[in-house]
Parts: sequence; structure tokens; C-alpha cells
Amino acid sequence: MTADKLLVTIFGVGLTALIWWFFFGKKEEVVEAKGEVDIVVEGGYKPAIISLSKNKKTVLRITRRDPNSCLEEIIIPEFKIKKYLPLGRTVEISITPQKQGEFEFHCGMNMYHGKIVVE
Ligand SMILES: [Cu+2]
Repeated sequence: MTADKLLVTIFGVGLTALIWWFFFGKKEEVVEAKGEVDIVVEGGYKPAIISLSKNKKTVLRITRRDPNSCLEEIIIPEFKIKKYLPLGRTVEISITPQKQGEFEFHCGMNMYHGKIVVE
């Protein structure tokens, strides 16, 4: 194998790994909230999957940076939460999960999704 072929192969493998990471690795990242967690709203929720402990109060600190009006509301049905998120300001939502499970949250139009995992 010549040097340039080797280089192309290495580049190809690297690119494949990067694409895989982008679509599978990054999105499935679970962030553990230790009493509080920061969530940035920008083209979705970052992080989108948050793990909490049962019976422990957790503060979700949510900051919307996306001017898209679609994301101006956050709804967490399980905790009966519906909050307006002003652009660029941090809104704090406190929740104390009473049971284990996975609970979705989403924007006002149910287009962007995130998940709270209670362990
Ligand atoms: Cu929406």
C-alpha cells in the first residue's frame, strides 16, 4: 500500500467514526443531575437525556438560546409542568420524582423531545 492510499484509508475510517459518534454517540449521552442540571435549548435540548434520583429534589436550570418560537415552552407531562422560556434567561424548575421510570419532556408543539430517567 502506498502512503497516500494509507492516508485515505485512515481518513475514511476516522470520518466514519466521527459520523457514527455524531449520530449515535452524542445524542444518547445521558447526563446525571446531581441536585441540579443545566439544560440549553438550542435546536433541541442539550442534554436531552437527564438521569435523576428518586425522591431527591432536582433543579433543572433551563436556558433558551434558540429564537425559534417552537421552543419557547417546555412541557413535562409527568410533573404537570408547562413553562414559558424567555430567550437568553435561565428558568429554574424544581422536581422531586416519586417513582422510577422514563418521562418525556417536549416543546409546546411536541416537536423537540427530551427524557428524564429516574433511577
Ligand atoms: Cu415546538
